[in-house]
Amino acid sequence: MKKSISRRQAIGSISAAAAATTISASLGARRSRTRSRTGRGETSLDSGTRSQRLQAETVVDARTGTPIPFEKFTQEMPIPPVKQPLAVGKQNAPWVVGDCFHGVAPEYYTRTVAEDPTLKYPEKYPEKYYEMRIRDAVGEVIPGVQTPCCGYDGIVPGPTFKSKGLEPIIVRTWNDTHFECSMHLHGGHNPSHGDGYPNFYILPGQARDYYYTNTIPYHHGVPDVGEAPSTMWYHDHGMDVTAHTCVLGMAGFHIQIDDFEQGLIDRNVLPSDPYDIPIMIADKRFNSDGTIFFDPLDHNGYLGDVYCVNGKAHPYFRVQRRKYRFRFLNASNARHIELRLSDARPFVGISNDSWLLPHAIERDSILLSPAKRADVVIDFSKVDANEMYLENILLQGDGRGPDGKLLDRDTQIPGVGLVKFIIEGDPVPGDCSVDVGTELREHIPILESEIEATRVFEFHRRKGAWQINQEFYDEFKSNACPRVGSAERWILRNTAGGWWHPIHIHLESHQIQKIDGQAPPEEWAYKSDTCMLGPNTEAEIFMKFRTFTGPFVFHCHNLEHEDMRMMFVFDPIKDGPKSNQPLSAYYP
Ligand SMILES: [Cu+2]
Repeated sequence: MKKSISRRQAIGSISAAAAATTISASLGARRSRTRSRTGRGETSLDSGTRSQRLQAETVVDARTGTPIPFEKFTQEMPIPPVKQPLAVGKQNAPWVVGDCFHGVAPEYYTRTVAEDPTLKYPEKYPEKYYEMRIRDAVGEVIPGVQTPCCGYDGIVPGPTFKSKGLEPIIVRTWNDTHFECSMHLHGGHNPSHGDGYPNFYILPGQARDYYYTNTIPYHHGVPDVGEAPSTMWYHDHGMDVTAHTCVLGMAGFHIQIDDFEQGLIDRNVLPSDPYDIPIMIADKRFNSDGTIFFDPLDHNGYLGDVYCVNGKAHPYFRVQRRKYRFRFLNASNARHIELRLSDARPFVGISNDSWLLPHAIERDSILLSPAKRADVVIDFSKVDANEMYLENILLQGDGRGPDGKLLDRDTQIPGVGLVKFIIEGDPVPGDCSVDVGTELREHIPILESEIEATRVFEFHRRKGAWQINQEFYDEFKSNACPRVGSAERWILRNTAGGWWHPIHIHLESHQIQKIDGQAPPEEWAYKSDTCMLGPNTEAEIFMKFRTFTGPFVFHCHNLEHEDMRMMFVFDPIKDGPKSNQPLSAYYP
């Protein structure tokens, strides 16, 4: 096959083994360079050898596109299996909690609420014990082609966790790979030990007890039901290598249902299993031997030309003539997508990121940056045709971001078909009732009068990489220390010219007040965990800091930007607000 002249040819490796060496070396070099620019130099983290242990299943012949022709819409879209607990009931615990190399969060034993030490969590001790292994595997992403991947339990997407609000679980996660991992539960409200701080690794051959309290943050001393999450996802967050590990497949869904949402399902307002379908979309580029292309020297943002939906390239999905709930997740590194149905039928939008909206809204299209989720309902009973496509209509030429501006994007209709829906049978009687306007989850706005501090964060390109307020990520420094129990105003300002930066803040939802001085579109007007910044966008958000002290991170979710240090630390502390403090805790 033809290969263009490139840095890769200068490196001159096209075998998997040679490429692994090349990529490891470049990852190591990348780290060294960045760290020396921060003035820190190399540290005891031993970055070069750690990077060298990252098994790069990568060869380098796909410079201009995936050189494997295949027919789209010939594979059925799989639904990831639901993760089953190893044991149910405290008396049946299969092992001693915390009795593993990296232990368990101290909250497991103390169980106090940080904002008021006299309060105890209302939740029970864990009733469910899970065990999961991160390991290499081979999957058929493109029909008839074997692709080496890395996934949770060796599958891509990983298994779907289904947990209950206020019911804690423990997930003992083993690392059977050769590189350090850190598993982040995106959109969750959990202790720092288990949140997936980039440096709280699971070392190769070791395990960490991820303690998901499934706490619902408090409002005036009682759990705020409006903060109970629905569609979360988990993915690797290991420092410097997240872009690569996520491209290899380290991501899965975590769906949580609290009593309120269960009530909506029981009253036949919202669709339930098997009409409640998670859909993970990620673009990838493949080499001619079926391996996944990845260039660790590309710090702009990885773009693929093949859309993988629940791990299959451009699949089909059979549906009945009834309402379905689809939980869309954009698990791409740098690809933004705007979803549309091929017959221009609007979606009934019911959530943004982790949280149900106060009421269902009509949405003609769904813009999702990397990491963002949106749950929608599609009513196939009103479709006469037997086929319909889910499309991406957003134009994006490179890792910088989509063409156009955040609220004035360049699109193309028809777009790229991602999933072909095959619609079968007659309309199903007794369908669920959700429609535009249906009341869903209450929303308690954070008030201006509650704000204790204002912080400004500028996101920009500098020194050949990515910075916030002219600093690179420093894993030992808390850039922002809000007071536990307080609310703050954060100004997120993109001063990076044409670059897009979707900013993800761990631990808590945030409430977008303004985008470029204007009220945000309704779908973003309530709770988010990822705030999209288009070219020169400035967003004003309100956030509360409840329950847990840190450290936690916030960062660009263009994973190449995140790895190249566009990440800051926040650490809620009892005597805040402060800035630039040492971490309040460290859990190696
Ligand atoms: Cu970015």
